[in-house]
Parts: sequence; C-alpha cells; structure tokens
Amino acid sequence: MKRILIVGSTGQIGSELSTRLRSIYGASNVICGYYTPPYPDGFFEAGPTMEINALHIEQIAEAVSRQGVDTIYNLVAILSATAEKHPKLGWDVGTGSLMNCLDVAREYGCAVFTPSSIGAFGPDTPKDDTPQDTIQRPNTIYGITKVLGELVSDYYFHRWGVDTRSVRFPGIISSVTPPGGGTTDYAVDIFYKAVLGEEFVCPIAAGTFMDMMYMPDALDAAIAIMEADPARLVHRNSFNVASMSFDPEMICAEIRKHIPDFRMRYEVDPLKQHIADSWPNRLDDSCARDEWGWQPSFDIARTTADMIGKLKVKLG
Ligand code: AKB
Repeated sequence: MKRILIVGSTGQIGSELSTRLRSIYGASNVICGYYTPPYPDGFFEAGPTMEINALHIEQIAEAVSRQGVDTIYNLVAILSATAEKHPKLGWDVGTGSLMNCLDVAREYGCAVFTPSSIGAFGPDTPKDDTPQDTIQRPNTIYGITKVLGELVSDYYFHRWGVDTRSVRFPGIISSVTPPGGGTTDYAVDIFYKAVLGEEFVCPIAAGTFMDMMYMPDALDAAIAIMEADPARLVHRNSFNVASMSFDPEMICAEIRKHIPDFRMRYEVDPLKQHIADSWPNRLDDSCARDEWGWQPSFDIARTTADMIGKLKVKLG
C-alpha cells in the first residue's frame, strides 16, 4: 500500500486525482497538500491535509517524514499563458517545486510523479505523430520548465536512483475544477458556454489542432505510470500520451450534435495562438502503449456526451 503526498492538490488535476487515489489506496493514505484557495467542496473532511508551500522545501520534507510518505505527486505549476505574462513567476514556481520535491524524494527514498506537457515541444518539433524522442526546443517559459523537469527527473533517477516517472499531458477536459491560465483552456470553457446557452468566443483559430484528454483518462495515466513494472520502462521522463486531437471547429460540431443552436465566433488571442502554433497537432504515444499498457477510453464523441451530461447537472 502506498503512502502518497499530493503537492498542489487543489488544482484542476489534483482535486480529482486525490479522490481517485483515495479510492484505490485508502483515504488515510493520501495526504493532500494545499496552499492556494479555492478549496474543493469537502476538501478538509475527505482525508488528511497539510498546508504546504511547494517553494519551502522544509514543509514538503516535514509532510513526508511525519506521514511516512513513499510517493509524491507534484502538481504545482503556472500554466502556459499565465507563465508567458509572468515569466519569472512561471520559472520560480515550476522549477522551485520540482527541485524541492526531487530533493526530498532523494532524502526519504520516495517515488516522484511530475507531469510534463505537450508544452515541452516547440516550433521545430515534428507536428504530426510527434515521436516520443524528438526535438524539444519550446519557446515558452512553461515549456522550458517542463523540459527541465523531464531532464532533471531522469538525472535524479540515473544519478541517485530516485524513482521518477512522468507523462506529457495534453489539454485536460473536466467538468469538476476548471483550469486556469492554460492555452488549451478553451476546450473546457466551450462546454460551459454551450450548456449555459451562451455564445462562445473562441481565443484559438480554426484549424489549430492540439491533443486533448478527458480527465478520467488523465487520472488513469498518472496512476498507471506509477504502478508500471520498472523492468519494462525504457523511458521515464516523460511519456507521450494521447487520446484525441481536435481544432475548435471539430469540437464545436461535436457539441452541436447535442446542442444544435450552440453559437461560436472567433476572437483570436495572439498570445495563446502563438503558443498553440508552437505545439504539436497530435502525439505518437506508442512507447506508453508498449512499455506500460497505456490505453485511453474517451474519444471526442464520448468526452462531449459525458461533459454535457455532467455540466447540465452541475449548472442546473
Ligand atoms: C496549458 O495549456 O498550459 C496546459 C498544458 C497543455 O500543459 N493545459
């Protein structure tokens, strides 16, 4: 049985990963580190919590030693668009939390999951069927911190045997906690507007394809990689994972199958478009499939139906 610490547990991924991990490993075995409000409903009642500023290494070390933690999920990040507006903050938070988690893991013998992203690729990366091992020269501070995360995590594994593992997440779609400050956020916002019967103003241009993933698949990936047989892992930091790729026109058409009068118009955000243009259209995730059996369950049709159903309940 694992003893898990989630650093950054109240964000888009953390708020759902904590519930899923607790259902597998037991509520008392998953300690949720929190720092920035808002806190999910029932957060303080669902299991153990600790206030942790990921930039203060002693707070992570105290949680790990006091709670007997053996696995750290480090979910702290400033997403791509916000990090472009505040590069120093993006760098400090991305690299500070990373190095602190790795150093604590090294001292206490923990495994570490630090998500990478499609943002770890850049304009020179092959856009279609982006290979696992390819050119990584991102032109965003977020992407640079993600490449650093991949490299330094592999370094800690090879140099000190720290069990570091990771996946490159696409844009994540969920009806629970909204994302904030990402380039792929439009793929969540569009559902809220559609279900509320409002027009959606799309910040990303038609024809811009990016990988996306429904949250249940993202949670499966984050858990399966940490459960994978290490003897089968050729790669560690970080695996391409994919389940669907679409542009705004495709997701709009899919939503209209459920909400025929849904309206969308474009007001392209130059910053987000610049970032999106530098990212791949679709990743090749065959290494994840071969090395640890990655297999997504949700395509664009299933994701759309599930999102609309859930948001109709949530938004009344
Ligand atoms: C973002 O858009 O910044 C994130 C990501 C793809 O890593 N959702």
